[in-house]
Amino acid sequence: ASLGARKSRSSVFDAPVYLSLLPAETLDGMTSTEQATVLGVVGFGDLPESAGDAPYPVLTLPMSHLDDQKLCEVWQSPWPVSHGENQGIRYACNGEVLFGVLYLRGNEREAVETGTYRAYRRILDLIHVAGYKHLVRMWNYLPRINDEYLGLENYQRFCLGRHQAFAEADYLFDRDLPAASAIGAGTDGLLIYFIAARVPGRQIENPRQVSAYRYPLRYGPRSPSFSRATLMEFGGVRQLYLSGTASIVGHETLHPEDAAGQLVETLINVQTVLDEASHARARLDELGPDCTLKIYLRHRKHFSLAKKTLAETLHPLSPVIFLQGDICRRDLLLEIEGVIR
Ligand code: 3EB
Repeated sequence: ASLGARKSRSSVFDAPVYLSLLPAETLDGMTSTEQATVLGVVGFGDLPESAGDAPYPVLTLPMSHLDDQKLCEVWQSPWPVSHGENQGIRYACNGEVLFGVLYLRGNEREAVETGTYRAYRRILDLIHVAGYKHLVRMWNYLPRINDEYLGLENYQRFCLGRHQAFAEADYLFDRDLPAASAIGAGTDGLLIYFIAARVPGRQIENPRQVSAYRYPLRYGPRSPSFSRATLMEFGGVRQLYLSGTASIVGHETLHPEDAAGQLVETLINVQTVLDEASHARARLDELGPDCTLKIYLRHRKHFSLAKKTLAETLHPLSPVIFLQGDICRRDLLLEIEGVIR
């Protein structure tokens, strides 16, 4: 099988994957030539119906946009991609990276940890067989993330299954963990999308925070298996994949009932991770269109505060997607993630 035959690069300055945030209508006007270089599309709420016929993997997340510009994520390749499907994972790859999406339907009789374990095993099998062995970034969307069943929250059960899959695959938790987000959405089942690469990135941790994989037991029987960011270096092009970042210092939530306080603390954490990656031009207010962020708010009522604060903190040309989503700890009101070039 030719899972992503290596093609010649269109430009030495291109990264093999780049993210554009575009209005969903843009997808309607795409020619088949343009579609051939799309690794995948992720929409929130509704995508145009035509997206269902697209050759590339599409994931529509049942989450509400909070602002009027309803942007979707278009993950592009500088050269045409190949497509495939394996154990329910739809994917596209281009010789350097693989982009995949997986929907694991909710099953009343299966515990969340078992479903998560199955999903992660499939993903780890695929990237191994396809030769894109290094996970860069994972996005996880769970139903009823804060609900508790027999003493364990769904998020804690998710962490159990994920941890088991990584442990069995002999992952080194201080070196091999991808950046990630885990968010509660109105799904029935587990929705995951991910990026894997032929070459490893550099795992970045946040010196203000205990690494998530070392969180103490009070947060759950198995710690969350993710890094604070992955720094990729493709040729001369650097990209920072920033994990979901929240108002946590050490391992504790700060400003539990104060959205403004959480926002400020979260932005300090984001800046700290940027500094840690010693990314060029790494000040949040100086990064322009190459800084694409996504913010999840637990409550709609905090949208205008978030919009205003981000406008004051970011460069005016940095696009932001505002979504309603549940955060994995009950006392967290918001979380910010991003891809920064
Ligand atoms: C935190 O720092 C906040 O379990 O994959 C953020 C990003 C969080 C990813 C995950 C969890 C995850 O612990 C929560």
